[in-house]
Amino acid sequence: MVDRRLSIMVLSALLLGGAILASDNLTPLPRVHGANVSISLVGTLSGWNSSTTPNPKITVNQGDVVTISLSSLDTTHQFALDVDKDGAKFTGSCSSGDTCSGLFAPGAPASVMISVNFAPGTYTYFCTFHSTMVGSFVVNSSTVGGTALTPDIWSLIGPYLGLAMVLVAVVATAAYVRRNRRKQAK
Ligand SMILES: [Cu+2]
Repeated sequence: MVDRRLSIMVLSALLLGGAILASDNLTPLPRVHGANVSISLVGTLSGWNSSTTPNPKITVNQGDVVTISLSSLDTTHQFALDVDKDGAKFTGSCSSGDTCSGLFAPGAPASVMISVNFAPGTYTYFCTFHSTMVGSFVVNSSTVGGTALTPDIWSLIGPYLGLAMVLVAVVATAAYVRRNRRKQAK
């Protein structure tokens, strides 16, 4: 009688464990998705895109991959984004902590790809040579459908619970078999 009860327990534990393992609860939470954004900037001594102050404001979302195509109408320029917010430095070179393009000039365009994996906020983009060429680069925080994701506790512990149940079932079966053997030996 006890043996039958034990075997039913073992079997149901196995079935439950198997069901939990087999169920599709290992699906990860959806990733924050970014977009591929293409921007064109034309360098001129009066400002980006021939603008005077203020220069064009660039707005992107966190997680975006931004490709900026750079061309020049007059002289050599270099695009820089002040990622570390230590201020625009018009030294003609890319300071460490910033993301920069190569130099570009009339007939010799360039492009720079920026993975926006830094904190939301307002940054400064500029030309490393010319203090007239400076504007705002705004990073908005990304949202997924405007609602916060609630973690599913079962999807987190389910696989471990299933594995534990299978282990318990295996141990119980082994003990059961051993006891039966001992009984037969007597
Ligand atoms: Cu410039």
